[in-house]
Amino acid sequence: MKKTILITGATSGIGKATAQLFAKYHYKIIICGRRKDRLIELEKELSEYTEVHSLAFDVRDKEAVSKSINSLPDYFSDIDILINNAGNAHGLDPIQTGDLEDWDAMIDINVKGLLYVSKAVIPKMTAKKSGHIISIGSTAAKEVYPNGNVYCGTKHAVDAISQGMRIDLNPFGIRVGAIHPGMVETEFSEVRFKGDADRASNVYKGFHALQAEDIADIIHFVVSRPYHVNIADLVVMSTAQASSTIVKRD
Ligand code: NDP
Ligand code: 8X3
Repeated sequence: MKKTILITGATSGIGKATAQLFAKYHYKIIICGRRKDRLIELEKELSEYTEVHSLAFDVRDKEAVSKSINSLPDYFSDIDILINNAGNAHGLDPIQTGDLEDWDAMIDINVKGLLYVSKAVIPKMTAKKSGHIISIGSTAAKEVYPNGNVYCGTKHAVDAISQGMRIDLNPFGIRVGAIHPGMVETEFSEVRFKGDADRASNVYKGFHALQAEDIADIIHFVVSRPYHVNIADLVVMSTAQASSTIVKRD
């Protein structure tokens, strides 16, 4: 029987590449994001391979999250795999000059949004005593770098919440893990730098950065292990990156 995967943040970057890969493996796919035009386009593209359903919601809106996930058509309602991927950094400023709106956005999206989505998905997993939840953390979940303050805080929270979920969901036989990438060349830096394309592209200049497809491939590897194998925590960086601040550039 086909498995169903729900991917948040599927309109771009890692989430989109993951949806594209899992479509080729014929999973039933639920793609989520705020940008409806992108969801429509992606649904059309993936429908050539498999059944796809789009959910447009802002993960900050707990009512919308719960309503959307609880009103999935029967065919998609039995979610086997949740990929908690939606998230971004907003700004890169020292704590003393950080922007409150940026802090709210990161905490509300990366932490609270992840919890709202998980809360809506978990009851059916506990009822059937199976499921797999993978959250996308970051190397920023494992170390703190200059001006990363609040973003790193949210990703440390993702790491801790993922560990907590694994403990609490252990009696139900649910697999829980987190994947922590280093720098991946997506729209991430454009969002962080509020559309400043030059500043964003400089982040990935002079070295071979991870690509969204690399992370999608790892997510598929993690999901496709035999059910008794749970990859609990995985850190991945490009070969050129040794830590958040050490990158070998040409
Ligand atoms: P992108 O900016 O390319 O994608 C972010 C995705 O998150 C988009 O699909 C966006 O969809 C969705 N999203 C953002 N805010 C919201 C919201 N409020 N409600 C619903 N969806 C939202 O970045 P990445 O693909 O790189 O990022 C994906 C994840 O990977 C994030 O959690 C990020 O922190 C993490 N990560 C990224 C790294 C990198 O270097 N790129 C490294 C380590 C981790 P839409 O705008 O349509 O809502
Ligand atoms: C994204 C990677 O180094 O920009 O989580 O924080 S980094």
